[in-house]
Amino acid sequence: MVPTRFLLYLSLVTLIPFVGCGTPPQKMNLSEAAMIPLPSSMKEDGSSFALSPSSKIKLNDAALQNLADYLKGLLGSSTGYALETATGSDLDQGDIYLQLTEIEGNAEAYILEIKEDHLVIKGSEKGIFYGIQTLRQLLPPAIEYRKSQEGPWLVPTGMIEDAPVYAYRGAMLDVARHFFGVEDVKRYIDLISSFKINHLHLHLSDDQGWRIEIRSWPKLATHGGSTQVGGGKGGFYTQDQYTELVDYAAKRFITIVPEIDMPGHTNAILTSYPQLSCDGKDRELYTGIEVGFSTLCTKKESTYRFVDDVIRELSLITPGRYIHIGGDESLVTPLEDYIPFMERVQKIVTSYNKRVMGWDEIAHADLERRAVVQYWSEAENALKGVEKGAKVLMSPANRVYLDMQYDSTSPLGLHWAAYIDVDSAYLWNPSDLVQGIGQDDIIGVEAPLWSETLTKMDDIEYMAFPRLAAIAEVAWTPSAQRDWQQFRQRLAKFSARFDAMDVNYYPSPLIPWDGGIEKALN
Ligand code: TNX
Repeated sequence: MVPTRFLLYLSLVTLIPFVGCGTPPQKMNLSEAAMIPLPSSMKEDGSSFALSPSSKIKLNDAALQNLADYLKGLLGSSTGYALETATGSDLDQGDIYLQLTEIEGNAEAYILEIKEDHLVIKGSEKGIFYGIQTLRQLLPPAIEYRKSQEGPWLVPTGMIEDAPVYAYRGAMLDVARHFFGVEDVKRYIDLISSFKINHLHLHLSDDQGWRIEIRSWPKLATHGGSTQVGGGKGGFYTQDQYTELVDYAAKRFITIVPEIDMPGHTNAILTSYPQLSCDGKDRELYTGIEVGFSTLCTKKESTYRFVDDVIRELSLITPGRYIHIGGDESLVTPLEDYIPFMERVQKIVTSYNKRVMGWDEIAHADLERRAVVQYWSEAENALKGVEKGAKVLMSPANRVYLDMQYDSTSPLGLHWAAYIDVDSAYLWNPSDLVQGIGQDDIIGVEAPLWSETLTKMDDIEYMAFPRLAAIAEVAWTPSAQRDWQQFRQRLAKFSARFDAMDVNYYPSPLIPWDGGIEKALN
């Protein structure tokens, strides 16, 4: 006869793995995790949390359903788990709890508390979104695959309390020199949002192309948008497509900032409507790279009717507060014409309840209340802007222009401002850049990606990554906590994550890359 004690032992041994809910906790150190941007504070406690097939996403407020769906979209395919949503704070083993709550001091703050048996993300909706991005980076890189992978899906335990230094963390995409369609822009939005970027500035017009449907001036898009640098077919967004992008971005807490560049960089306008130039003569579409030869006629009343129509239509489909009016490199507009033009255009923008943003040259004009001067090349202009009461958006070309080559061997990009490898994009501090422009004058940092040499999504990814990760940290993390050597080590671990996301990143020789997804999976 088998002793009952032995039977009891046998049943316990076979049952334990099932009642024990999968993966037992392991020793893990939160401070060794590769997070970018680095959170402003964290405490580790040396153990781990595991997602499990029965993990649920619990909410304290039905308003978080969109975030729960988004989170499930991120984690559901690679884990293969159902990740059902439920309302209530009754937490079971493996649950993720999203808790809508106000954190004092910063509307973008979040708290991520990871315990062995559950984890909690607290904050405003936006804060919770950023907590989700951090959680994503704490999970193994294979979480980024779109098809089901082997776990375990462990997260180091501890507590992160985090908030950004700058409220405006931007990327700009030039869709004028080469046109990029809705799907490409959505992918860019997905990629930049993982680094907690919250604005996407679209450079919608330039000499080579006009990229947004304007119903009152239809030829802008149909004719002005019909080509691009190199003579390809170009393209434009219908207002419905633009709205689709605005909505897609908003779900990722990104605000679209549309730019109509004026009074220079306007050949595509003038070829569509020659009456907007002073000589009224017909012009050809332009597919070269050199600029600085075109200007709207600042003296004609019809020019201002045109600007009013464009800004009105754009304002109606742009929920964000900023309209960018360009203003750079107007080399054939005399300053005495440029200034009154820029002043009138700003008034048009504010008449539609929008705030003005413009390249640093706009500081030559008087500035509307709450205008933002985007510093790209002339410190003197940016300073003048601050003296006139404006705020500054930092885009120093020799640090953050993502179209600059990494080094002299880069197959894509220009190098008029500098060669910019990852160290140069990382090793600067916005409030130390221009004497007289301090943190309070600065709304944030934006990394423009001009597209003269870029024709496809792979090119965008190659120029943006990994530099955009460095710039995102400059904008988010307090400078006293940033350290280049330590950043290199963290970035090194992103090779696997970029591989899993199929990002065509530049493997900078300055980074001790960790071996990619193959190594991570073995
Ligand atoms: C300067 S930056 C420009 C753009 C070019 C870029 C190329 C700025 C406001 N104007 O028109 O595309 O350089 O790097």
